[in-house]
Amino acid sequence: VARLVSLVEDGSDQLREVMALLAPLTGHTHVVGITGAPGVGKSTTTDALLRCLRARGQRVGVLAVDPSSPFTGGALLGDRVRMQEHATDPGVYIRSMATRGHLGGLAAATPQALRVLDAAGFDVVVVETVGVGQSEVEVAASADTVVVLVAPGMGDAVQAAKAGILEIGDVYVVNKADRDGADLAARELHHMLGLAPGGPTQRPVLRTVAATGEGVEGLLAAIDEHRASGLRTGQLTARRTERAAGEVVAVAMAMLARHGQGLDRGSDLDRLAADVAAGRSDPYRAADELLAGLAPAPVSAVAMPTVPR
Ligand SMILES: Nc1nc2c(ncn2[C@@H]2O[C@H](COP(=O)(O)OP(=O)(O)OP(=O)(O)O)[C@@H](O)[C@H]2O)c(=O)[nH]1
Ligand SMILES: [Mg+2]
Repeated sequence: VARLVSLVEDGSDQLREVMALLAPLTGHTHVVGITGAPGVGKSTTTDALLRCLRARGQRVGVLAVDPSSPFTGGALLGDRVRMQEHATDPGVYIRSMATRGHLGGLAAATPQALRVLDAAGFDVVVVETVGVGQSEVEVAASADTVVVLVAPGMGDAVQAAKAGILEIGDVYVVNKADRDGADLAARELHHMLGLAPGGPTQRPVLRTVAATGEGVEGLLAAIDEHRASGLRTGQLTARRTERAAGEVVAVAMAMLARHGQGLDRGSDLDRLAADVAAGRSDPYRAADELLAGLAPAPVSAVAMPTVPR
């Protein structure tokens, strides 16, 4: 699993083969996104959820998505230390993920890493992302169940609204409920949710003290309930299809970008560019022709290894 996730991080060419082989094994993991401002308690909550899920005998993966921000360096180190107690548990896999060479960035790499964990048979995968930055918010929003965390005394609901994470939640949590201002934070959150597009919401607002585990069983129950209702209504399939659409587009864009890098010499581009410069064509028509000329590699050209079973 670790080596496959590394291939994803590096945007390896081998992914083409790997993903083809993994595809039939996927579709069983429930992906829980946990997002919120820095320091709100995402890792502590993840850790507490892990304990509950393990107590139920479920296998759990954790992907801590690193937006390569200098702020997270220490926190990620902290996460590893905090989650140490799970380090020897074979039912748990924890990974901080970067997107070193991945052309599609976070948006393409995270769902592919999720595919790896899905195929490996994890029942639940928790994706922790900081709720700042557009691609982090997109990553969080594409989970099967999105948990948005706020904490008292940080003007957090307002911050969350500004960052665009207020609309994406399925379950809301006021963490650090042991601190002053938890009531205010919950009221503020209800108020902001009422104002958010879609009007008054049925989405639950819970309270937790992740540091002690208080309320975390309730959070898990809310996640279970969201999953169950998603299965009933077809929402879960719709969301997974939406996530797949994002993946397909990200991979296609990455392929185009890669083709683009090879376009500068000795390709149709020289001829098309000459036509545009001379007024015989225009950039849109030329781009259409260029794309039409980028026929995908025939399937037979993709080496499919035979895997001993
Ligand atoms: N009082 C109190 N402190 C908490 C609670 N949950 C987490 N903390 C503390 O808040 C700090 C930040 O917690 P993290 O879990 O690292 O927060 P995070 O959201 O993962 O942080 P980043 O990954 O850096 O964005 C730590 O010192 C935790 O011990 C809580 O329920 N109550
Ligand atoms: Mg964290």
